[in-house]
Amino acid sequence: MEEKVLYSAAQPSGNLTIGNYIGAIRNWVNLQHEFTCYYAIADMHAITVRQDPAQLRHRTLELAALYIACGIDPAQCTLYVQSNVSAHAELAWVLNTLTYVGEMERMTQFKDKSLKHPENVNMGLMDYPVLMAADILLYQTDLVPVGIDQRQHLEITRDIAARFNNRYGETFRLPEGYIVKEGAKINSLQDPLHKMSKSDENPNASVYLSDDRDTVMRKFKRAVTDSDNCVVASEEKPGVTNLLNIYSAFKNCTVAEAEKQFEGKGYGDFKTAVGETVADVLAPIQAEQKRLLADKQYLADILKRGEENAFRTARKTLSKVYRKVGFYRGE
Ligand code: ATP
Ligand code: LTN
Repeated sequence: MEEKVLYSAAQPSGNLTIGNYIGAIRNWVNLQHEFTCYYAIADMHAITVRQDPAQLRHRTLELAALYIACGIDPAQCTLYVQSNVSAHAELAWVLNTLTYVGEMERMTQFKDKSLKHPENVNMGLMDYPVLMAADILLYQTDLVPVGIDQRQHLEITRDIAARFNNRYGETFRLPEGYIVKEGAKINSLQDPLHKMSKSDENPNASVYLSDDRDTVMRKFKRAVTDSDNCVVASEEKPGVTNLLNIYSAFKNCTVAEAEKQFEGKGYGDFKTAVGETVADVLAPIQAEQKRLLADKQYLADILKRGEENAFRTARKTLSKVYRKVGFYRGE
């Protein structure tokens, strides 16, 4: 039987947070041996928000190194940069003609980002989910591991694929989301009702994968909690619940087990333990990323190989699409 296909991506739009790690990349690592995996660096998505060009280029390479440092094996997976494979933009154009403006306007991420950048509500921002659908559908993907914030984009991907198949005949496989319950949403340390985001303006709200031990400890110490000093998860205690989620995700235990461990202990001890646990996981990843970034040629070779691999598969789907919609391809 043919191996199932798994696809995911992250944007090189800032320093990755522990939310990206737990909600996405760690699962990619765990799944890489069971599936044919494509892991992209979504630079075309990143420019829907203003990026400094030199920084974007640098962050792209940093992200490639980070994927590998987190445990993604480039010999097992196709690791590549989205803009290097032109089929993404080309398929997105065709899919645009099957997507309604109204449904894009209703996307939560579009609404959030429009509020955040009212001076730059560009067409790309609105079209973001269509490009994401193109990413996924080009590879005839079965499974898409993402954090819960991306669920709506996966639903629209399936809708668009089904619409295309209905109109032009069976072309795309309909992908399923893979959203693990634990860690699907890590929240901000300063505003625990909202998602931790790499583009948050308050640096204390997010723990970055690049933060050193002292910074990690300080951020957890300052994390917003409540005043009852009792380490249990509940809806009325979003700050403590978030810290328990983070702790259990990094310790690979359940929230109940974590609660038990901190029975009778106060927030001070708890926050120190969360900080140490996270810092212990981050240290070897940081060291490995640094080592990889020292060898730019090695990274360039991996991304080139990834691009060639991705191009081969993507082109097959795109040719089929062009044929089905009636584009002239010569006699
Ligand atoms: P930004 O906030 O800059 O728009 P982002 O932090 O959401 O970006 P992406 O690169 O768009 O990051 O997402 C990469 C992956 O990380 C996605 O699968 C997303 O669902 C997941 N992810 C992002 N933030 C979190 C979080 N706080 N908790 C769990 N998963 C997350
Ligand atoms: N929008 C995504 C990043 C992304 C993605 C994808 C994820 C771009 N293309 C394809 C999964 C599949 C996000 O996670 N914020």
